[in-house]
Amino acid sequence: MLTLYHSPQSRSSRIIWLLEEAGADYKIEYVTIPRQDGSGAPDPKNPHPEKKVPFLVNSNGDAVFESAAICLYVADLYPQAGLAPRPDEKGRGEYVSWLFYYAGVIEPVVHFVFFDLGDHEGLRRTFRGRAEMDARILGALEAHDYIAGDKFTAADFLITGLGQFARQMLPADPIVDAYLKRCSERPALARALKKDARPA
Ligand SMILES: N[C@@H](CCC(=O)N[C@@H](CS)C(=O)NCC(=O)O)C(=O)O
Repeated sequence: MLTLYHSPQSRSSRIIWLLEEAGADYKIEYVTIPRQDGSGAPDPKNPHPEKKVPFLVNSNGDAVFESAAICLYVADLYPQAGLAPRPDEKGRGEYVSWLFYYAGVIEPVVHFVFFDLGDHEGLRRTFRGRAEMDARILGALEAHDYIAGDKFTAADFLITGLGQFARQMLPADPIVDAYLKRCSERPALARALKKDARPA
């Protein structure tokens, strides 16, 4: 049994979608977080070391933080859901690369752009910039229907989740619009959205 520490309309929303797609045995613990508008507060019952979400706890005692790590963990825990190529399967390299590219490059770059810091030479050397990131994403989606290949994988929760949160954080291109539509039509997402808000 998995427990997801979740706050509505946050990075943990896409993890509910992941758990639904995986067919996981899970429950949701709704917690509060500080919001950018000044509302909300860290929740004492959230076991995340910094009181962030998502945070996933397995009843065997394992705990996982960071969205990309949670995607990797859950997809591997439920291989029958087909959300990840097996370690020995062709396509695994592309898949894990996109999980880590999301966490290691896409998240920083969109935030540097958002906060208008993207022109610093050191940042550009390390992460490149928005143009390079857009070219990588667009190149992948021109080549195949999903970010890591012809099949929907756990890497798609991260990319799609970003576009659902703020469409302008992904390349402005009809290919990306079609990709977001394709992913958003999955029945598991509709189920997840019904669980996003804390039940009354
Ligand atoms: N890199 C982390 C970021 C987690 C994160 O920043 N989550 C936000 C919600 S979208 C949060 O918990 N904010 C509350 C806070 O920073 O205290 C991940 O991808 O899981």
